[in-house]
Amino acid sequence: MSVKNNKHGFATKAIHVGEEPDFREGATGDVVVPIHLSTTFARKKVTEPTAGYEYTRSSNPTRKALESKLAALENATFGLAFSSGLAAESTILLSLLNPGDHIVAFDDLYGGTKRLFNQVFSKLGFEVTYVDATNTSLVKKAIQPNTKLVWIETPSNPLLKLSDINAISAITRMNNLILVVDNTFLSPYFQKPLALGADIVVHSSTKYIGGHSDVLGGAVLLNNAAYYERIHYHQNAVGAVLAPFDSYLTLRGIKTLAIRLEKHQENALQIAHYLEKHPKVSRVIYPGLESHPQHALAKKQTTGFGGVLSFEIKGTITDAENFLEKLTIFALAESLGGVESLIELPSLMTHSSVAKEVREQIGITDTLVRISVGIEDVADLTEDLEQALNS
Ligand code: P1T
Repeated sequence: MSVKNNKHGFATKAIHVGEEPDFREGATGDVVVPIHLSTTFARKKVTEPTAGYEYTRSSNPTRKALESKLAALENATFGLAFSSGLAAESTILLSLLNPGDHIVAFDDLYGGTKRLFNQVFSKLGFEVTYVDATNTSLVKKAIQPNTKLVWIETPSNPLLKLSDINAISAITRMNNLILVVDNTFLSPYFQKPLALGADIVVHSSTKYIGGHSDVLGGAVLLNNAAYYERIHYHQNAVGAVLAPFDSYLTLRGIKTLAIRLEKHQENALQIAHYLEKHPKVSRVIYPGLESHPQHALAKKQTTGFGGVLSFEIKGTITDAENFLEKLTIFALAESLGGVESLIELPSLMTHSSVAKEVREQIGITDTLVRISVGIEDVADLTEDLEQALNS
């Protein structure tokens, strides 16, 4: 059996890459890659590691299977798996930047990413300027002589704003900057930033890639060999690697990524239409709606709109809290991308670490609600929203 990047489709690669049965003498032909729990690998000769494996922090067969599957799905040459999305992000920055370097970042990012930039890397002497990257010219304007990297999330968390990867990559190329795109919200099934000009893709694989809210993880995918060497070196040197069992859970989750995302999207679009008509809702933000200001860009740059939407509830923050606490199927919880529907209030939950003035400036109001639409029966989901909105 041999599944090839350039010949086979996404779902075929998601199921087979990295998990080709081993028919060598003494092997058992497993169709699922074994969980190699061993932290260390014995060798017969002092200078010859067995099959290249020495110690699990530097390399592990189960993690390697996942890394090759992730790379295949992004059509990337190289893949690296980390213990969380933030571990992946930290390792990128530690590998490629030096104190004194400047980052231009989208002003709408996951709160934890902003906290990492503002509270951890700023102490190490890294400088960050936040801009509204929906406007490509603002990205260009923010470039300074010490700028090294541009960091965007598209769609962004939690406002589902899009940035034009191709247009921004033209600017980063011209200025010799590294373009990092956080592709967590769409996964490689709906968006391939490397093909649009990004240098590095990062994921919180905790979300759609894992898909079942039972495993944390992060991933870095890229084609540039020099950047890969540095990040790979730091993956081992820093040590925030994905564990073998977690690698297995992530491999298992990926096999259904294509069908899960189709269903997430189908349900999200129906819920977005339902909410748009509800008298207690003032605004619905979902790139799949024609009312989304960047719907045309979404259609151009992605092959789908994903399963996350945000909306504003009319009334006060207390009304929003009451609504959230009345739901019975939606879990009131942070995170996204699992099969179960999750709902949260960014101002008090995922983005509470972002200062209130900054939240207000970019549009994260007190009554903004974010939904990660799961793959349950959509009628049950809308019924649950209806009873909570009307109560
Ligand atoms: O949680 P972790 O695996 O470390 O990933 C961080 C991260 C990175 N990028 C994006 C776009 C994310 O959404 C996240 C994590 N986000 C949540 C936990 C959340 O509820 O938004």
